[in-house]
Amino acid sequence: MKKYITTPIYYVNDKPHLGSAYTTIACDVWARFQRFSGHDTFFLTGTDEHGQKIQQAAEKAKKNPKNFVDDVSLTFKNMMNHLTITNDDFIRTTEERHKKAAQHLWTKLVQNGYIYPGEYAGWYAVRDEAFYKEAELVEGKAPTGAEVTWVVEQSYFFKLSAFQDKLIALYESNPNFIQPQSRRNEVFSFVKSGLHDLSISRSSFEWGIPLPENTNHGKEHVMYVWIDALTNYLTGIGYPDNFDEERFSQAIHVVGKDILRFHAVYWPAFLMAADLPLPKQIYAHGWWTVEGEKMSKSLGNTVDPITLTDAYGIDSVRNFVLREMPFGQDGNFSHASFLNRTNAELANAYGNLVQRVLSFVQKNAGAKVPEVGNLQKIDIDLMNSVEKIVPTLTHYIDDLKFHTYADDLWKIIFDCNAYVDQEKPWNLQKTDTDRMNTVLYTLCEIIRKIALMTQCFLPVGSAKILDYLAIDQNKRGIDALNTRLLSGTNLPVPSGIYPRFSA
Ligand code: ME8
Repeated sequence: MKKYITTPIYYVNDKPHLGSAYTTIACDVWARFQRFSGHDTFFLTGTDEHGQKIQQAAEKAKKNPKNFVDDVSLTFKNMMNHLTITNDDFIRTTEERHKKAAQHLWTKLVQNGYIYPGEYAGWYAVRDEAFYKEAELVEGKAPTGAEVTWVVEQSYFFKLSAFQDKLIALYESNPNFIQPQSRRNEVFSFVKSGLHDLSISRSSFEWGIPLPENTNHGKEHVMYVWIDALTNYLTGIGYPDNFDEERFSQAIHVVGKDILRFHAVYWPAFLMAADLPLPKQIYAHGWWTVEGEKMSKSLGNTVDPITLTDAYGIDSVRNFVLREMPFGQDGNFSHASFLNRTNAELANAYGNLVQRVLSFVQKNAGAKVPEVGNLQKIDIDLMNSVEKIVPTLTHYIDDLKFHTYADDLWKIIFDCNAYVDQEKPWNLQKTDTDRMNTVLYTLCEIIRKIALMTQCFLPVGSAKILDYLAIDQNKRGIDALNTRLLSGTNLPVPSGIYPRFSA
């Protein structure tokens, strides 16, 4: 079955930070795992480049908007490369293919009778690019804390109110459409409380996709940035001319909880109105604070993922963000907990296991995959432990339970370290080299299996480990779990996998 995962497309008003890296890393783990499992997978990310917020940021930078978005979009592309993100495409909403897709969707909504002209008079928050009702304001601000201004402008409206029952039916018939469950309940009550038609064009500024000419809609209007932005998920897979409907119906849109409403309410309504298939799931993850505070440019506490990976490595950052809290919940980034986790899990547990076993083999077992003698139950159980949990691990990834996925693998890493301590190959070297070889073989074999499974999570260290075990590039997929290491294979000299860092 075709697989499809998307990140939100990031606003180019500012450079990437830990938040944008987080969503991207989570989708990358998912995509890598699906490819590892042999699935035809497409992973889309990109940048959201239109709207008032971007126009204002360009003005502030004293650049014309096109030059401005070109520069900032590049910083996101660079982040993806820097973090070795395996996205299959990087979409920019200023691209011609996207303009065509957004205009096509608009035309379809007009043809189906869901767009009508009117005047919008209400509150608007540029920071959120969102309209708010009077009743939603908290102390004169948007519920997100963003400043709002009163806007009166000519606008086209989308008949969102016509979709209230259909959306409720969707959430009821497909309980997994919005995840996690707590977020689903929030959206459910929002929709049940009544939906108003949505203003979907703006006429007080120009930086956006013009409305299509064939609909005779005003030339002075540009599309509301959210209808433009959401369409990226279609553009990325060929809409309108080569649209892969089958893939779209498998789409998992991973988003921060801040933008769930746009994805779980407006997006399915647009799609239904245009007779298009719906995505499979909208997954809203939690929010990071930094050292206990909201991450913000004005507080000067944004965490730069590039600086962090340069200092501590890609795997450390991936491991921290996905292990620190279950996906879906909020979490806090603190430098101390980042270092603790990196040292405890990567250096002391995983890295140390691999290092102690492979160096021992290198020095005391002829630098080859050891010969295997009579396997005892303890050896076989350990070797089978990864294979046995593969179906469960697969479900964990499918359900974006990255935290639990890693927990289960970590348990096996701890079991392996305990096995080394119990079997003591350094003693066996003096008393029973056959048993020593069997123990070392068992360890190499289980390390290979663990490394196969950690590739999606910890791509850099896992590739090194598989190289040290002389595993061919084409024997690193899920099927390789059903094979065994070949005794006698020459092994290269290993070096450290994960360094320890001091505070
Ligand atoms: O909302 N913690 O773009 P955006 C966790 N362009 N995740 C965070 C975060 C934090 N502190 N800060 C940001 C937009 N994120 C729109 C999306 S999609 C059609 C259009 C992540 O640049 C999180 O995924 O504001 C959030 O949803 C996304 O960045 C918002 O990025």
